[in-house]
Amino acid sequence: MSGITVFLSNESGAVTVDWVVLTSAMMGIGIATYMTVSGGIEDLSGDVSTEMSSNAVLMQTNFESSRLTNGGFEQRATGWGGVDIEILAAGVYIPGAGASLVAELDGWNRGDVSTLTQSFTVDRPLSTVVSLEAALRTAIATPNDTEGFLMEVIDQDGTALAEKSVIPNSRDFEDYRMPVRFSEAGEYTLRMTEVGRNDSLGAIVDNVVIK
Ligand SMILES: [Ca+2]
Ligand SMILES: [Ca+2]
Ligand SMILES: [Ca+2]
Repeated sequence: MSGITVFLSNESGAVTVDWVVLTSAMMGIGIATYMTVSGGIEDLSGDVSTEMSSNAVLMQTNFESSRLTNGGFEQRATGWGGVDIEILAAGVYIPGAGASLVAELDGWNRGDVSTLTQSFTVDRPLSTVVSLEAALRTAIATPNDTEGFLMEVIDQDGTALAEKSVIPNSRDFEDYRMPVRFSEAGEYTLRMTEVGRNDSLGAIVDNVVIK
């Protein structure tokens, strides 16, 4: 074979050339893509960070930033409305549960459907969580599948934006969370309504927080 024939039939050079061209094209595309989207990604990650720092802490019981007044009932019924409100020390309902004041649903009166309500304002569209702690008083046997309450967030027309059944089975307080999305600023109401036998015995609730 002549030198020129060897050269023409040799493919290894062509592979190298392809490699260089392709990799440089890939790098160029990568750089162009980065320059195009990096600003948007930075904006988005900033938004996510802001949202998480304002809303992810919604998983903590922190009254400082709660939209509710007296969510722990230590000022008894201050801030709360409703029907047949009963607020006593946790230890009254569950021996050994201590002196923290809690609300019971249902309340004193058989025949009254007990409710606890509190209005709050939202100043912008918001996704958040209602959190509270609930337990079952010892006067009600376990397993329990009826005694408890319905928690709802309602708008000014009475339409529920979110609702969740709380039917505790424990003498220890357990956390309950209800996500809620407000599409616009406004005044809204948290409402808890007893469910189960209307016999003046029910679930107890404490530390209600809306971030
Ligand atoms: Ca309390
Ligand atoms: Ca009742
Ligand atoms: Ca009951």
